[in-house]
Amino acid sequence: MKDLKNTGSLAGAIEFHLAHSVGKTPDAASITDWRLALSRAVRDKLVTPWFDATHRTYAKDRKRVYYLSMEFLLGRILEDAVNNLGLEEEAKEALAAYGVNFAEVVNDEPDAALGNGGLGRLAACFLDSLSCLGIPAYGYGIRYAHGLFHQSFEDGRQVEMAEDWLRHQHNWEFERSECTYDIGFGGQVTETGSRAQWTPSDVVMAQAYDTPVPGWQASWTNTLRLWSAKPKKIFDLDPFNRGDYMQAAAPEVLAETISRVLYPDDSTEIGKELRLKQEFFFTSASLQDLMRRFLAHNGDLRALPSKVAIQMNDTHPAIAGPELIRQLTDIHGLSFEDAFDIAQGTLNYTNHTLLPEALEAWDVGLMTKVLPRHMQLIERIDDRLSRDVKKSETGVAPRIVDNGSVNMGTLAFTCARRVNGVSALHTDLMKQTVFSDLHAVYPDRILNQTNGVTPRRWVHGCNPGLRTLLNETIGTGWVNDLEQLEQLTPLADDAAFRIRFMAVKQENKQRLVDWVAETMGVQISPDAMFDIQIKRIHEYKRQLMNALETAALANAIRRAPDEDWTPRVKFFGGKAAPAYLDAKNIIWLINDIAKSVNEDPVIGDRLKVIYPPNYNVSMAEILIPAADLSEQISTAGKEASGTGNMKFALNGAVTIGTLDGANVEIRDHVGEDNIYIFGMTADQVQAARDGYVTQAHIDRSPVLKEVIEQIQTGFYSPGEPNRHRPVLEKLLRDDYFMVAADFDAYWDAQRQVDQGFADRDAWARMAVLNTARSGWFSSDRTIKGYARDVWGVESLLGDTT
Ligand code: 26Q
Repeated sequence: MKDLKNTGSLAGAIEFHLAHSVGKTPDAASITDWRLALSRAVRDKLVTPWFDATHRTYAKDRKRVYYLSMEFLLGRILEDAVNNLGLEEEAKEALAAYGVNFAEVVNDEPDAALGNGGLGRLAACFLDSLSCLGIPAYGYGIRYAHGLFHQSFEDGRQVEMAEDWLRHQHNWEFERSECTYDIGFGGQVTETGSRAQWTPSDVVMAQAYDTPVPGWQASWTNTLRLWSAKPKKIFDLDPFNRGDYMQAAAPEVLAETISRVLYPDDSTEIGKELRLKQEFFFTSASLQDLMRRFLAHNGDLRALPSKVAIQMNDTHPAIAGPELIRQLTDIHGLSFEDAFDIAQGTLNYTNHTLLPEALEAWDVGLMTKVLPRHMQLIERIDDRLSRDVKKSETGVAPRIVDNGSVNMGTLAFTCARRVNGVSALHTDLMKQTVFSDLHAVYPDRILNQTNGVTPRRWVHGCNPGLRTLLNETIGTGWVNDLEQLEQLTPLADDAAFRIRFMAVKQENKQRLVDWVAETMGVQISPDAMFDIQIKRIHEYKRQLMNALETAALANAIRRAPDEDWTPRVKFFGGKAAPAYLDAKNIIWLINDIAKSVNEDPVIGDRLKVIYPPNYNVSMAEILIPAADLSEQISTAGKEASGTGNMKFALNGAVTIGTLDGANVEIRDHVGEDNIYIFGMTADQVQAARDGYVTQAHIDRSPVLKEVIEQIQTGFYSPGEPNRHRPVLEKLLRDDYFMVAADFDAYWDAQRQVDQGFADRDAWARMAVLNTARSGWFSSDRTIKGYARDVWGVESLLGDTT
């Protein structure tokens, strides 16, 4: 193949693109102009490896992976690509020649925030690992015009604003105006012969936008294909000719609404029609696209499972079951039974939550209205499930259609070859609770794939100091073989190494101190312990318990300021779903506690509380490398896995946490002496449910009691004692997530942490061992597991035949 590699200097390419793509001269160029020019120059270098990967996949006719996800929380793309291509020094020099600062240029890029949190960020880490491992794969999702909302605080309360990442072109994607598919909604189903024919009442177009996803050193590059909704016809000509221009433009407005905005709820928002349309929109487009690709080289649809593995990231694309069956029957003429078997051999489903309120269910009436043909097929899939239940003689019969709604978890499970949980504990709980009936019918279907995170972004990219130390100490192989970090284990006992390791931590803390001063105008000490809880605000994640402990610690300090306190800075970061009022109230309380604590001269530098607004991927990249203590304190059994927990451990933070999600496996890896575990286990939480009395736990804990009384009497909301009543009332009424029951154990663990941190040498040892033993939490390991146990695919790297 012709070599399209832009082998000239990067400097030349930047200048070229500044002139020809951006249309500026160097003296007139803004930081954004330089960023756009650099992005183009870097993107050029991806094109050849990208074409190579595609050609090799075609030539070998290899099985491909299709990862269907409503969310891809990519964050910034440019710096990551520069790092992957090894162009960092060259880019720095090229820009410096014009007096332009590289860091400023890459930090000018807005985050691609096409996701809410863990699930979306996991999808982004998986794309990275799929490319690094040379596995032919496509990510499929939605090109939202507006990603996750921007958060600010007004008088301590969350205020949301629309996010607008596409205001400046971002220069990473390739628009494919020729690649479109029709997506229908509503209408009628008729029978012609034995075939059903669906005639939708509304049709919109899905148009593809492709972003290349380079692996390490671009030895392999996959594609993220995002769908944007476009109108089939721009104008309705009848109203246009009547002069009713607004009405004439209605189809355009309607269509573009579909990919307008990401739903900001990270647990199911009940029954919104537009959400269902979004789900079907991107799922149908993706399946049409992969079927076209398959049929270009294969005549026999029965071969689909041998060439295609589809992963459904949670139930959001679960309509893929009925939709694939619809395409196979109504379009390609297969029988329902054959179509079901083919679909089931192709589809797989990952579950990310057991919280009942987060399990998707659609009203049968709504499903029938929006997707009438799919509703018919769902009934047939349900019949098929019933037959399997009878055959298996397990008694209890799970139903897909139940009580007037379509249970998407049951649908996804029934249509999938493999169903996986995201940590060992979560997978066990899936088998025991939500999916126990289905597990009895299909005992071989559920398996575990513990989550992981990409070391390229979450160590190499965000922690340059640690990167250098690792390269000097164990070589550079760890970047795509993270378990090599194990070689650091003996160095935990090497005083000189510990000093170097903690010097890196100190630099990262200083970087955070400067950032806090600059962005929030607050001075904090880099010598304090940096204690960080960053994640979506959710009752089950128990930011409230952390806030209450903060207030209790402030009380203790005020009472005896001259005691030997371990100075702490507590960081909070995270957004609440706009409609989740209880979570928004928790934010308000945290900000009120922060204000009171930070202004108290008696407390001084012994305790500070920092809650920077608008937590996102880029902020995580500053916070995580600077952490001493990682807060992973969810009610046991509720956090499916967590992935922030892994990022912290890899960057040498020590965890304080419950035995929940992947924390269990982190403990197993780092060793119980190098983690602070407290509180009830998942079993104990279950057992404590019956007869739980919040007040009894509060009465037992004078420390907690004092804080609750302070909040009740307006200590943190002077002049407005009722401000935080809703939070307290809910706590006192049911405390579903057992904050009160775990509070004392948490408090005691925190005091152990104080002592632990005071012994700096012993702490450094723990920190080193956390990094050394967390290599298993690379998403490369996770993806190898999926490739082997779920998809049956192999790497094409190094396969040059
Ligand atoms: C569903 C329907 C309607 C609107 C929104 C949603 C929706 C959107 C996002 C439901 C759930 C989510 C996101 C869930 C999520 O992020 N779960 C997290 O997934 C991580 C990756 O597996 C785990 O580590 C976390 O434990 C889990 O909470």
